[in-house]
Amino acid sequence: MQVLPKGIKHIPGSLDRARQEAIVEAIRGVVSEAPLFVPEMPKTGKPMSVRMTNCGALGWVTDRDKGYRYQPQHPATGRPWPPMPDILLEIWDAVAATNKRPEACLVNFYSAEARMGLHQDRDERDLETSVVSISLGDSCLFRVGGSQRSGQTMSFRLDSGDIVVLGGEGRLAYHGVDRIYPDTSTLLKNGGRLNLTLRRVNP
Ligand SMILES: O=C(O)CCC(=O)C(=O)O
Ligand SMILES: [Mn+2]
Repeated sequence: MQVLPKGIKHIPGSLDRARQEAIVEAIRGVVSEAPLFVPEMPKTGKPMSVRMTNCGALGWVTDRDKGYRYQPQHPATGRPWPPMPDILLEIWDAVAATNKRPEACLVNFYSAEARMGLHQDRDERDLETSVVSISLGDSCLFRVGGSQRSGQTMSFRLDSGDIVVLGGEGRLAYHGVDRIYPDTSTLLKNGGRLNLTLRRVNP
């Protein structure tokens, strides 16, 4: 058993199949109102390999001209993000260890080739409240290190129904997704991995 960096909590098998299915159903509703979009890297405009959308009062977006930010509307439709489903608020209440409510749920969809480079979550004005991340569908290899990019990292597998909490000393830990393991879950009809990242944005 490897020891995770301080402040990183991995809760394997946290959500049973019925809850996973209920969340997928809720996210289908979100995506039908707020379609997945292709995020672009700031300045270069290089497309990221994941597709994204959000629910909650605020959503995380990025494009070439304005870079990483939170905003209350979908970048393509201009409409407000759909509300955060109750089932996600319940999970947050069970694991985030705070009285604050999450304001943003970033929905990341990974096809078999998608990945996410090593980064910190630091676009929030609140850098103290934990970040709660839910994995659904195909498994992935998740990488995590300390709060310096140059520090040592380690990787472990995340399966459907797992939760990761980045809190305390781990709030600013570098992390990313090295790869997806295709065909490792039957949860999503057409395969792929769904990650939901719940965050508090304002202090
Ligand atoms: O997909 C994941 O497990 C991590 C996603 C992530 O780190 C992010 O959206 O900031
Ligand atoms: Mn992140």
